[in-house]
Amino acid sequence: MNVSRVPRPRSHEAYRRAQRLIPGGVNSPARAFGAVGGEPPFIARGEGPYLYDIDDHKYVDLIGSWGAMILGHAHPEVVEAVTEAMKAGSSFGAPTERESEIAELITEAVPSVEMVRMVSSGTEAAMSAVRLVRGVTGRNVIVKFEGCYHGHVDSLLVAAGSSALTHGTPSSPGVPPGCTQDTLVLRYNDVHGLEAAFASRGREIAGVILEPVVGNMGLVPPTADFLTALRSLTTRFGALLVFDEVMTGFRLAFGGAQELFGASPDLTIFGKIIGGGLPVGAYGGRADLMKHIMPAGKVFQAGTLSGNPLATAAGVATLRILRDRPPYDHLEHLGLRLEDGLRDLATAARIPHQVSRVGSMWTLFFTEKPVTDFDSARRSDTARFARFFWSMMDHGIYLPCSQFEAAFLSAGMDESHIDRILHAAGQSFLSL
Ligand code: KE4
Repeated sequence: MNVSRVPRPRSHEAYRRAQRLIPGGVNSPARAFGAVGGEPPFIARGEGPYLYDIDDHKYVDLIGSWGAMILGHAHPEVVEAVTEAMKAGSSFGAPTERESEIAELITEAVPSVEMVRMVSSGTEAAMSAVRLVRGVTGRNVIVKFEGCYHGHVDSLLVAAGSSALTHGTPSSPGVPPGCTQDTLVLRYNDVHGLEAAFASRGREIAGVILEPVVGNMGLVPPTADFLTALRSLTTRFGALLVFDEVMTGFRLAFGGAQELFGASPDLTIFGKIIGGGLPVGAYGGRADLMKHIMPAGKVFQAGTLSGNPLATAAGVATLRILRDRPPYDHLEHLGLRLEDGLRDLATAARIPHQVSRVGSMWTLFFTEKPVTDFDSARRSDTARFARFFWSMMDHGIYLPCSQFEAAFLSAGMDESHIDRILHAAGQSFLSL
């Protein structure tokens, strides 16, 4: 399939080299172009809202490291913070004060998080939160929702979104039935389904985990009734409510999706933005729950590089900027301009579409019906998305390489970037 009109010879060679020693040539399937065909450009550098590939092509970056780079690439204050931290040593295996600094920033930003533990990825945060809810309640059943992705922890890699969905393997080989027999998978935004699950197994449910705004089936916001039912049912049956804010945390508001919706989960997991692009994750919540985590309590969790000096330096610098110079109104303004523009252009081109957006997270679905859950997301015309993706790429706009991912705006963008995206989309719609 001839997917691109733009030659990328150096990336082609780099991909061949990578495929010799790295499975699929990538260190994460989300970066492979399985869903759109062709080969991924290899990136030389990022700067502000731009990516530059090794064939000297420049792109407006709408991936932002899958949401982490809300400030854009190589922000000078983040670069400075990490450079200084590196000069002092990259890891000690002993506590540092900056771990308290980032804990203070997170707990001040998110009132429901009274204590927090740093880890090194969102997956690790999700895995630890699941162990905690089971350890605290003495129950085994975990409820998740089709299309939500919480990293590649065995018990949650069922009907997962993101690249698990993109590559058509919502449930992975290598996950023994024993790991998922206690995982109950429900439909997102389905209040009746949730009520029925609690009616039949409520006293077995340790916790419910969800993306409070889903990015991993493409962008799907929750209904107010769904959020209300989640909180009331978990409380009534003694289960714990876990918000996976790895993507939405510090993205949709400084206090994340829970600030936007006035929600108060028992536990929250974080990643991406809190590490400013370095490997990071965190889980936190009610102090009475977190005090069960070793060594304060008996629920085991550990990590050599948890809270390491470089990730905390990048994270503290990033969170301070977001706290002191919040970009959220600016990002909402840009997001609304983009949403209205895309809708107008797709309508004029008579292309069935849905534009789904919350703040600076958005997805253009190629389907005529509203997308409210996994089934409606999967009705999208993924072949048309692939053609759109490559046309946008050739116009210098780098979208996430799957219909089932959210795209991200970054704070360094202005209206001129939105207009560039809209111009490219308008041209692309003509050839879909
Ligand atoms: P990591 O283990 O990749 O740091 O975080 C897992 C995770 C957990 N929860 C949510 C809501 C997430 O979006 C993620 C990771 N997101 C994907 C993109 N959809 C990361 C991209 C990748 O896997 O390479």
